[in-house]
This record gives sequence, C-alpha cells and structure tokens, in this order.
Amino acid sequence: MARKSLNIGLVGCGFMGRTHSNAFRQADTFFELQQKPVLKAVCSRSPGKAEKFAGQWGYDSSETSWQAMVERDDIDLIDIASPNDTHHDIAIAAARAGKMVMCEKPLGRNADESRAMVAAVEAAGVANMVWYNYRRVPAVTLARQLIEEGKLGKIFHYRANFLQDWTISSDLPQGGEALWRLDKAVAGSGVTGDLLAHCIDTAMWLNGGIDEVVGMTETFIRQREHQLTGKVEPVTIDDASLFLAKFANGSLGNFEATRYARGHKALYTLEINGEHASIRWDLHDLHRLQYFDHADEGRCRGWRSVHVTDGEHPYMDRWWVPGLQIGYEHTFVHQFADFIEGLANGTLASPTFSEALATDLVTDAVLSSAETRQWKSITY
Ligand code: SOE
Repeated sequence: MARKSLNIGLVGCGFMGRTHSNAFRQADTFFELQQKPVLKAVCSRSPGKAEKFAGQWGYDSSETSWQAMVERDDIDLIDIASPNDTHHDIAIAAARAGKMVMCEKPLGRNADESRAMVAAVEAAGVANMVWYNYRRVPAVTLARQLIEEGKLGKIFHYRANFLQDWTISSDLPQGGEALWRLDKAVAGSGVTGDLLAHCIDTAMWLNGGIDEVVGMTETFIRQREHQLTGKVEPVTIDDASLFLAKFANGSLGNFEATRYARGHKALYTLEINGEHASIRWDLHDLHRLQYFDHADEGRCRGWRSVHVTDGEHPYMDRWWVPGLQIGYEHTFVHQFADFIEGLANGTLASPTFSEALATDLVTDAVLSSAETRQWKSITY
C-alpha cells in the first residue's frame, strides 16, 4: 500500500537547516517510516541561498517569505531552523494554519515566548516537537534505559558541562548571519539558552524536574563590532554560565557552559552518580558509555567503557554491523524517525513544545538568579 506523504517546508538554510534536511532524507532510507517525508519547500530571506539549498538537498521549491510558505496548501509540516528570534512568530503562524511544527532549540528566546508557542500548538491540536538531538545519541538513550531499570538506584549527583572556545577572540564581530548567537536581541541569551539548554533538557529527561537553581554568568568581552550596523556595540549575552540545581528527586546538580574554554570545540559531558552505579558520557567520544556498577565482583570492579554499537543498543539495529560507529548527524535522524513513529501511534515524540518550555523556565531562572544573586524556584 502506498504510504501517505508528509510534505515538509523548512525555514532556514544554515547549519541546522542542513542537519534537519539530512535527517529527513536518511530517516526514510534507514527506518521504516509510516509516512514518506517529501522535501517540498525551503525558505530563506536571501533568494539565491534558498534556491541553491533546494538544489543541493533536493527540495522541490524555494521561498523567500516564511509567511508565504506557511500559507501553502501543499505543506503539512513547518520545520523551523532559522535564528531564535524567528521561532515564536513562525511557530504560531504555522500552528494557526493547521500545520505540524518542529522547531530547533531553544523553543523561544525566553519562557514567555515559549509559553505562547505551546498555547498555539495546543489550541490548534497540531503535532509538535523541539530538536533536542542529544537525547538520541544511542549511548545517552542507553543511559536513560539503565536509569529507568533502576540500575543506578537512588541518584545523588548530576554533573554536566558544555564547553566551546570559538568566541575568545575580541576581533570576532557580533550579529549577522553566522554570528547571531552573540547578539542577545536575536539569540535571547548566550550560552545559557544555546548550550546549557541542551544539558538541562538531557538532565530533566534522565533525572526528572529541577526545582531550584542558583547561577552565575559572565560576559568576558563587553563590546564587539556589530556586523549589521558596522558600529562597536555592547555585548549583552552571557559568555559563560554556571549553576547549581536541586532536582525534585533530591539529587544535586552542577552545570557549566562556556565559549571560553580554550581547546574545547563542543565538549558536552555528563556524569550521574547513583547509589548502585555511575554513568559518564562525553560528546567527543559519543559512541561510548562509561559505566561503573558497584554490584560487580570486587576484584574486577571498575569503570567499563561500553561501545554502544551493538544491535541490542538503542537505534543501532538500523545502521551498520556491530562495532561500527555512527555520529552526530544520526541523532537528528533518530529524532525525526521517532516523530513519524509518534504520528503513527498517536504519542508525540519527546520533547514536545510543552516539555521544551520546561527547559526555558530553567534557563530563565538561571539568568534571573545570576542577575539578582539569589536562588530561584521553578514552577512548571
Ligand atoms: C553552538 O556553537 C552550537 O552550534 C549550538 O547552537 C548547537 O545547539 C550545539 O549542538 C552545538 O553548538
């Protein structure tokens, strides 16, 4: 029987537009999707760019206005991969037009924007999802399985870092196409919304909700040339952000993100210490899960380095033969395949807009705590 098509309209032709487009193409090859993804249209403000992207990635058409794309009858799903300041308006318009919506993280520039986006998709009753891709690294999904099976027992500590070094030079301008992440008006915040958001999303998925936080942020370079105005302007994003957290299950969290950790390009690490076992994971070695089980026989007890490439590991039966690795791009493929599966079985793939709002509530609380130098409670 012919499968139903799912016509996709992508907004944004940057780094994330590429990761999502690759996922749409690969998922249909490696997974048995119940619906056939069709790359219908891609949209970018610059006409040449959208056209070129459409040719390269196999989209049927290109647009220069997201409003026009949202109104098209031949599009079922709007995927938002454009800068953060566009997420709110596009998602709400898409939901009102009855389209399914997928959105790159963070959902909004702040929790107020995200709340309105949640309200829009829920009022329209349309499927929705936010691309927090690191949950779908097989080793991270395996960590979740082990925790759910009770292998760690009571959890005491959760530790996460996301370290980069690409903004250290004071000559680096802010704003514009490639550097909008440095412009608070566009990004919403600096590393808190960009990098800690990933750590928080994974943390709450693995270890449950966060009740309270106390944070500290710093902007190391306070003025940069703005690419759009050509003027030297204040920098108002957080370059580094650290916070302590208390989880609802009583465990303590310790989080850090910075773009000033010389030598680290995208080092996302997490560690969880439980009563019976501990887990450690590192994005630079993403196919391995480090696991320490206190139940092991004493003389051989130690950290195991599990190579998460066997058919019995999450998602791995879809790829190559045991022992052969997959990488960063596959996390998006897994997330999209889960989204389609969710449409078929009536359970939306996680995180939905509403689940991703929880992350924005935590990032807002961290920023507000850093500003006021006070602990902040989070009400979901
Ligand atoms: C920032 O450099 C960035 O590209 C983030 O925006 C992504 O979400 C992260 O996965 C990698 O780093």
